[in-house]
Amino acid sequence: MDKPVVSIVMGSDSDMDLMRESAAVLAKFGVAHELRVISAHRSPGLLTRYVKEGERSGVRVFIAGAGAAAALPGAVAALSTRPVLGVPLPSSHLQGLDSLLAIAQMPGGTPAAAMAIGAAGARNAAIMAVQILALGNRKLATALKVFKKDQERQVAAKDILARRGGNGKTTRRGK
Ligand code: RP5
Repeated sequence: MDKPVVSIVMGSDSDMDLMRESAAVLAKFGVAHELRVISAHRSPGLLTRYVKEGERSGVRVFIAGAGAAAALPGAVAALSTRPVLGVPLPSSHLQGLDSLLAIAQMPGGTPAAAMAIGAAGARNAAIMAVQILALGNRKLATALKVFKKDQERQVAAKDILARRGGNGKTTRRGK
């Protein structure tokens, strides 16, 4: 197994189901990655060691998913010079709005990107990680173009169904 170039780190094992969305996307692109549970609040020492060791062993992008006060993306960004993509998770009573605001309000000098809340954000973080890696990797750049084309084809197929009124008949505008 190749050494991970993308780290997917999350604040709690209760985040795992959503953060697996990131892993699934990276697997499709053939990008070596790892999933880790390390909390900024509950295990700051572990996080510090992990980020430093990760950088040394070749991690180029960190995806950090966290819910509630969501300090993790910011804490990773404070410890690393690598890009950090934060995924706000809807695990609290505030459904992720709290986490989105926490991640989006990093102080100047320590950036962490804020993705959409939840599964879409986890998927987008992985796509963005691939986009970052693709800047220096032609194979990944081509794979991203294919991905975009496929996405467009899928929407076009759904549009054909919609124009048929969902029952196989073409609607007036579609004639
Ligand atoms: C955050 O608090 C975690 O990222 C998680 O989304 C949330 C709740 O954690 P647990 O109490 O379920 O461990 O730090």
